[in-house]
Amino acid sequence: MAVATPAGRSGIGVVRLSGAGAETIARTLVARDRPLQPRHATFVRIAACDQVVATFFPGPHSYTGEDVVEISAHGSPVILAGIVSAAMGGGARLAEPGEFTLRAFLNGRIDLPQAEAVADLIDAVTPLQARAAFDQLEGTLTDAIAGIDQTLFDLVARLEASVDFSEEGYHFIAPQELSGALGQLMTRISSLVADGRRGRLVREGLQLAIVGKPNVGKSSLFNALSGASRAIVTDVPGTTRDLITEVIDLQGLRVTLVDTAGLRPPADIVEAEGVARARRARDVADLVLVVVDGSAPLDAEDEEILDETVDVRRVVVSNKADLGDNGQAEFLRVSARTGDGLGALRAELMRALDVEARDDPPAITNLRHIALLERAYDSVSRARAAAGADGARLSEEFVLADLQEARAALEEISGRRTPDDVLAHIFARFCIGK
Ligand SMILES: Nc1nc2c(ncn2[C@@H]2O[C@H](COP(=O)(O)OP(=O)(O)OP(=O)(O)O)[C@@H](O)[C@H]2O)c(=O)[nH]1
Ligand SMILES: [Mg+2]
Repeated sequence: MAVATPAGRSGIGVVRLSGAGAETIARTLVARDRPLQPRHATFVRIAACDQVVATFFPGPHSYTGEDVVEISAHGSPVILAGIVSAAMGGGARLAEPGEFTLRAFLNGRIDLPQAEAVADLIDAVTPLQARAAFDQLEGTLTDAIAGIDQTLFDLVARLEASVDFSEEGYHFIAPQELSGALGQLMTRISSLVADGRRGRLVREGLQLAIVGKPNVGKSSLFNALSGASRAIVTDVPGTTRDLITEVIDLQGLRVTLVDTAGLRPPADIVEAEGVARARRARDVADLVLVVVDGSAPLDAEDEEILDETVDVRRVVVSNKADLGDNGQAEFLRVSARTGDGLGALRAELMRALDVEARDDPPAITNLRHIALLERAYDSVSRARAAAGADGARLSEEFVLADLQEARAALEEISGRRTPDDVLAHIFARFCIGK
């Protein structure tokens, strides 16, 4: 049992009970003799606490596959805590993070990619992230993998038969057919993996650090890109002293913008710490936006920052383009003040990240899945090399071993053969109540 809605005050708060005793415990809470009718929202009173709506979802047609009761109360932490402690008095225990979804997985309601999709859906910041997670929850990846596994299974069965009957000289699959089928499998797997880089960027998001010397307009650009005036902007050089972050949606990508202190020899220890943090943010960022003042000539400080970032993925902008042009033609000209050039800047950021701005959700977004699919690909490709070799019987056994490995990798994706520590790691990411 757990509170399934976020901590804090809200219109409604939901307590979810799952397991064989869920309905009985719920009934004692609401002092009701008659059973709760399945899938009916029932208006009931919880003694001296609240009026609630209780809904009973009998297993196996519930979120977890077990009996589930959801109690929707007024969203006050006091009331929800009262319901939780009353339920504990009735014999319920608090759920672990992700335990409801773990049970759904263990009860075969969903497979592992679908469970992972639930967490991704909850974490989604951009609509594209949400759609990619939703597709995965709907089973698109599950189906694609099942399709590949079905082909593998079929090949394995025929090869095994060939090995069993090899004395008699039977072959249930001709060498050419085998190597053709393996080639097709490789194409299917690699086209799935191909979308993986964009998919990972969509799912995981990335960090974009804005750096430059003081007063060039980093915070102004940060505010303009995030559409909020989060960072303080003044004409005093050294205004920003700490890292400020804001998550934005950059053409479907979840981008954490990081505004940093201007890089210069620091005047005091606070600024020194700010500059150190700015350097660290720059070093870990996926992309660096270097800002120079486009209305003044580059000086030694600008040159130093440009030198320091020459080897990283970066975009350089000349800000304050509205104040005049100092002829830095190689840099993109923008104005945080007027908004000129911001559209081009967004496009340039996408180009620097080397991801296509596309609306369709990527089929595969999760590094775990990508890595396992790559493993499956390697196994199939080894199988194909073995199938190409002469010496029928021996090569069939090699091919079989490789195909079994490929199947094992796919089963690890789906969760049928996933090590316990990996499972624990996956479900630890969830919030309590999901
Ligand atoms: N005209 C004009 N002024 C700008 C533009 N962008 C920023 N400014 C001004 O430049 C000054 C410095 O802007 P900030 O955004 O605080 O600069 P910063 O790089 O964050 O400065 P530090 O935090 O001190 O490193 C402010 O007075 C801004 O109003 C611009 O595009 N055009
Ligand atoms: Mg600033």
